[in-house]
Amino acid sequence: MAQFGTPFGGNLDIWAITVEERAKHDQQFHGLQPTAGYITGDQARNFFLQSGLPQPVLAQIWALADMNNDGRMDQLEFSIAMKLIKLKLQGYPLPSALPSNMLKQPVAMSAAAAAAAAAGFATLPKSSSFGRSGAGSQMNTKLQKAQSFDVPTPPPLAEWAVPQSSRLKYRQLFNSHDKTMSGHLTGPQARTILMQSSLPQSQLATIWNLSDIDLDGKLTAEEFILAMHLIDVAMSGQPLPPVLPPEYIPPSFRVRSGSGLSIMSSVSVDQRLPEEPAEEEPQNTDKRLPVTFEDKKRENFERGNLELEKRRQALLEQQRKEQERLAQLERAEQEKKKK
Ligand SMILES: [Ca+2]
Ligand SMILES: [Ca+2]
Repeated sequence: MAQFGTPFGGNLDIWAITVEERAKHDQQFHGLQPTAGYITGDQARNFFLQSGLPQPVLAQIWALADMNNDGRMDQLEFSIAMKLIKLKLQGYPLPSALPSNMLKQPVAMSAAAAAAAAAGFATLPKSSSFGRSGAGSQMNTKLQKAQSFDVPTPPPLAEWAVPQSSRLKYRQLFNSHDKTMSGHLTGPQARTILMQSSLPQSQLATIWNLSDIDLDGKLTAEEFILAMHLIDVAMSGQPLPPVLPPEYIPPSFRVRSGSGLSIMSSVSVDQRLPEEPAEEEPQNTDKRLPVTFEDKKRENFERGNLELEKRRQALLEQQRKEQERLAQLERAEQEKKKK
């Protein structure tokens, strides 16, 4: 088992499908009700379309993943397709040919997963004492489960707190507004959508600040999905977090910021800010100040204008109603006098 670790060194291979991902893909694969171990092109297409990726991109992914070109997907091909979709959604370019690490996946794993597997094997004696009474095959499945779920070290990336259904829904919403496929919505674009939620401005401002993670005044698809999810959270009456909890940080930001496994490497955070464990990304906070200030100023200005205009309209409406009411009263008064 030791040879699992060596080919990859300590590097996190983005192409490597982790045990967790594989388990999820398998679950999704079976959810599509494969016939004789395959799902048809149609079944797969409809499912892949939910990613919100454009057709040509999905076609490319299909071409890469359908390794034997038989127009259907077996479990491994499906897993590869799902992984490619995920990476594409995270902003990675598609490879021209399937990276070999992807093919190795069902057997070997990424460095992290290999370590996890090793940990799993290390617990073998314990597991076998549990499974002693059971049949051998049962023991094997138990062992596999243990590998993917029972791995305290190293901590795998926490699943993104945004549920899959919301991701798909808001990814589609994002795509429908990102007409030029620029990969982001501008501040005003995003604001218009967020304001449809009918949440108070103050909460929307909080959500904006939590979601625009790189503070560039625009929302990428993930930032937007996060914002919409936070709106859902707020709408359901739950309090918004003051600082974005690690599991809310979109996967692509984790990859970029840590370049390793443990994004938030709790060690350095703890050392630096023992009293504020929720604070993240020290180098970001440096950037944060000037940008936020500028952004805030502009945002506040625009928001102020908008708010003013809204109030002006409301006032006009009120005045109009009041005049109408007075006119009516007057008319009624005159009617009375006539009588
Ligand atoms: Ca195939
Ligand atoms: Ca942003």
